[in-house]
Amino acid sequence: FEDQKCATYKPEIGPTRPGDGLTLRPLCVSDFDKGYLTLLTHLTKVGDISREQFEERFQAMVRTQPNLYYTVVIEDDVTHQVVGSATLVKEMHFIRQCASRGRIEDVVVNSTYQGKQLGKLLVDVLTLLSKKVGCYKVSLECLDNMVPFYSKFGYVKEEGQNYMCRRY
Ligand code: 16G
Repeated sequence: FEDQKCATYKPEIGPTRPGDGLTLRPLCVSDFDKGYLTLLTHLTKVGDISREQFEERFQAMVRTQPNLYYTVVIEDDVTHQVVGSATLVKEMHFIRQCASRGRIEDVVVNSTYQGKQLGKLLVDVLTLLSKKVGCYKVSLECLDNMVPFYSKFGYVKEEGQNYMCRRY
């Protein structure tokens, strides 16, 4: 994380050492059995997703478009449960000489594991990855109370820019 604006970790953690008994890795299809969907319910509604639906969506995201969706998870090596996750989506555009932009989505950490700086780790890893895979910018949407958290990573509300949404 040397040359990037990143939060300071105490004690020192990083992608290869996320903390004692924890592993950071890409999402696997077997994470269906490791509580991945339950973890997402800590963030928002998930619904009733069958194994078949999960596998179909996983294939569509990871296999058919291998360089557009990057979901990382943190697994507890003892319980074999997924305790944290976040996704980087690389969007392709024509603007800015056929540029790509990144979006960080679905950042979630099991509340039992809070205080281990796993949220910071997930956001740092995906922010650095967005640059590495060639995004000209990376953005995220969050609740008001999370703005101070994401500000630590250099995310700012850009002047004159508004996030607008239409729900169905
Ligand atoms: C949060 C997430 C966003 C997700 C949304 C789901 C981050 C940084 N933001 O805002 O990615 O899409 O929650 O909420 O993780 P919704 O189900 O109400 O749309």
